[in-house]
Amino acid sequence: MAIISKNKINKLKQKANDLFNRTIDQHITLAVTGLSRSGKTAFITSLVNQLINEGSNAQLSFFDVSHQGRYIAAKRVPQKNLHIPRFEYDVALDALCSEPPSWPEPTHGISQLRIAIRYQPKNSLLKYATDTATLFLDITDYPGEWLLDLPMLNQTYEEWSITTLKLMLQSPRQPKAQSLIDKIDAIDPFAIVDEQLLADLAKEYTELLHYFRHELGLSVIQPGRFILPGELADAPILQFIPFTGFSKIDANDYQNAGDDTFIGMLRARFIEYKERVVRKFYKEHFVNFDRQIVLADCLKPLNTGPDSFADLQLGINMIMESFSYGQSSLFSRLFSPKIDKLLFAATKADHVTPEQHGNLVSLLNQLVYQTKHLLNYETITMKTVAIAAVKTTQAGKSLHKGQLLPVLKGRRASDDKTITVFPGSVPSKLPDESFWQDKGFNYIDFAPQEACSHHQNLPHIRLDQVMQFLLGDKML
Ligand SMILES: Nc1nc2c(ncn2[C@@H]2O[C@H](COP(=O)(O)OP(=O)(O)OP(=O)(O)O)[C@@H](O)[C@H]2O)c(=O)[nH]1
Ligand SMILES: [Mg+2]
Repeated sequence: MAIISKNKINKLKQKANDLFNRTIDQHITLAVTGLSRSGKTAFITSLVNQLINEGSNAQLSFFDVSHQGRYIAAKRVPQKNLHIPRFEYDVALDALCSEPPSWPEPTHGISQLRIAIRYQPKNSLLKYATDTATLFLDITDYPGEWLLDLPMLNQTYEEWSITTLKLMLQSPRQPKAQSLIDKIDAIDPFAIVDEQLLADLAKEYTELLHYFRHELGLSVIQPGRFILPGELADAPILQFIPFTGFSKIDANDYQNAGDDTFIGMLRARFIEYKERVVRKFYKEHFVNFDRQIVLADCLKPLNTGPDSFADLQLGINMIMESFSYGQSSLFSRLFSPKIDKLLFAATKADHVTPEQHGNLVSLLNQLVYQTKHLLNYETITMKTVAIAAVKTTQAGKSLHKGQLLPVLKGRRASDDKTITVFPGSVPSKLPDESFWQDKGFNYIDFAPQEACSHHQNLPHIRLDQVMQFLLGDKML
């Protein structure tokens, strides 16, 4: 009899405990984005690695729950959305931990991963009620290029064509773009459409966008899905181009053109793209994000030149529209967003010596806040930070012509040699003529530093600050 009541009591206790556990379980949907090669895969891999191996050799002093000894453990659990590809954490970590270590392969679309983090709540009332609480963290990786499409939702096909043509006619795009512009100019827009010709022109336009991104280092690539099509590769919805001759055609003829004409089909596909691709992404995914980190590689454009940097500025400007939730903003008129915290991170900070990190953040601030007076971000808490998801260099000082200069030592990716370099200075303001003339920055691709194991933490810079900002307030 005594045993039965003890069991009963235990069960009741368990039930009460479960109830408390349930009520304090927390959930965050964290979205990670940035233009291609900005460092998304490396960031997510390192973040998950730090969370899973917390307590081994982690340097997480700014992550309160860890610093205060309340962090218990984290593990990967099956993701909720089964129709979205899984983020390949093991594959990425295998590359970073291989001998010699290498960077993970580029990725091309959206992916997700879920982790459950157990911790001890700080709040004393809850602490007596339950031993642990769980924070479920859903991480989504998606290309920043997709955000560049948001302004299209507010444009007609004619408006989009005119804006895009204007950009194509400017330096540095014009020399490479001219031949395609000439081909489009030669077409009769009211003739019955030749779908193969349209497919060929769209292919040429896509190749041009790849050239802008990868050869010229430009950021404003539209439509974003053209270079990152995912499952839509070769689908007719991605086979349209800007029409270059709007100034030469009659507005009525354009309005009355049937869908079987060249111009009519372009317009129909543009509308379809906006609805089925752009709007769908915002409706299905974006509106569910609670927190967002936008990664930006500001160093490569600084090294590439003024055109590339100016384009990054324009790209960030366009990306910011997705977080402008003021009454009159395009975004708020179209969707009901719920992101409450937005972090902008300048990635690959291990490419510059530590005393330059302040400048890197100032530069990022200027890029991010340049439009703040025009837009409204009242409902979002924003922060900027300079990080390295995977630190590949060691900072030191070296004597040069009688002067001690800050230097970096690391393994150069191109030839695997360990080198010591003075990377130069990052401007704290948007760079002017003199910066470009002095060519003040020397960017070298470094390979990951040392072999690691799945049970050790990757070396990083300021990921703990990122974790505190994005997760800290949910782990009190
Ligand atoms: N030194 C250094 N290089 C980094 C770091 N993170 C990324 N990189 C470099 O940037 C490249 C791109 O990083 P990824 O993490 O693959 O970038 P991504 O945004 O996922 O790129 P896509 O998948 O192509 O969109 C890597 O191959 C590295 O060369 C970092 O923390 N430090
Ligand atoms: Mg990637």
